[in-house]
Amino acid sequence: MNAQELYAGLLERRPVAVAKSISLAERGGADSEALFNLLFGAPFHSQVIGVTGPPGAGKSTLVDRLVEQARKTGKRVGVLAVDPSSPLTGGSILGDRVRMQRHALDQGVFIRSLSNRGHLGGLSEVAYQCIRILEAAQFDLVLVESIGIGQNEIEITRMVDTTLLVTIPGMGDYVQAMKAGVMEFGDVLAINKCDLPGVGQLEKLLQDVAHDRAGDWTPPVVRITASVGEGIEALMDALDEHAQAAPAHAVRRHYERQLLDEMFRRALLRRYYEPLVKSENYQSLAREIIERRRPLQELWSLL
Ligand SMILES: Nc1nc2c(ncn2[C@@H]2O[C@H](COP(=O)(O)OP(=O)(O)OP(=O)(O)O)[C@@H](O)[C@H]2O)c(=O)[nH]1
Ligand SMILES: [Mg+2]
Repeated sequence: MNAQELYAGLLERRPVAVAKSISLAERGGADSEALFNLLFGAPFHSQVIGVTGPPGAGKSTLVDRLVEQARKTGKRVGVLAVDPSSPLTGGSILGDRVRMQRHALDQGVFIRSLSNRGHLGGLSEVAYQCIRILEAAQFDLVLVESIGIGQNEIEITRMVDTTLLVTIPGMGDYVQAMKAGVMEFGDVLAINKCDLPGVGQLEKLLQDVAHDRAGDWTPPVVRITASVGEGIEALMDALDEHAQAAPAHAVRRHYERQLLDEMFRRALLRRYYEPLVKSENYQSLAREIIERRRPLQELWSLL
């Protein structure tokens, strides 16, 4: 299927088109770009939620519960698991598959782990392209689980409408260390594993951090126990409330603007810079300048 056919398939919500489009996005290349050009024109449709937090916090368990909750209200749900560390062998991805496999036969649910198989813009750009793929196929809710802490996690928060930060009791030190980060990027703060001791202490800490945050939105702190599905409804309400309070897709619009600039920069490089630098003209002039046979000024005459 070419880009045009894939796009038509997406608009018809065909699962095969979704799967093939995502594989194409991972591979990158000219067809992938052609598809993205088409995808860019599709209107915003999905509520996109990024689920972040340290390894083992229960993100996948929670995502599974959120899928279950959303299906009760008839929403179609797409799940993307972004794992920058392990392209193929990742144990956590395998774990995610097992955990979420009860939704495998549900036509209203699409689950996929993402890797970067040579895409120019890196994994985060693959992730955004995949969000757009699911959006074109009119999934109402898109959940993006990002594994690992650090740059990649923060990257993901830039391309979703709402960021859900998952913490667990005993993580006080992590929260202290991440204070600046938590203040910047959690729109909703969940405390998972509330069956374990130490919840009150963490809750107090998170509430303090949330109240210190600048801006109109104070991130709510919600207690959950994902393993038994406790607190999921209240959490979903908090996520919906954030989606309604924030200007529509403002975060994603801002990300898209930066993405456009970056794509334009790459196109310029490809079209003008690369041929020029490879030209015999440039190569010989550069050589002679280095050998001090010509002045550097002559280089600028090539512009
Ligand atoms: N006690 C308790 N354990 C939980 C709860 N939620 C999840 N777990 C367990 O925590 C472990 C990690 O859960 P995952 O859902 O894989 O965590 P994750 O954050 O997706 O992990 P990575 O993807 O590897 O970063 C599993 O053994 C879960 O069964 C909970 O509410 N209480
Ligand atoms: Mg996981």
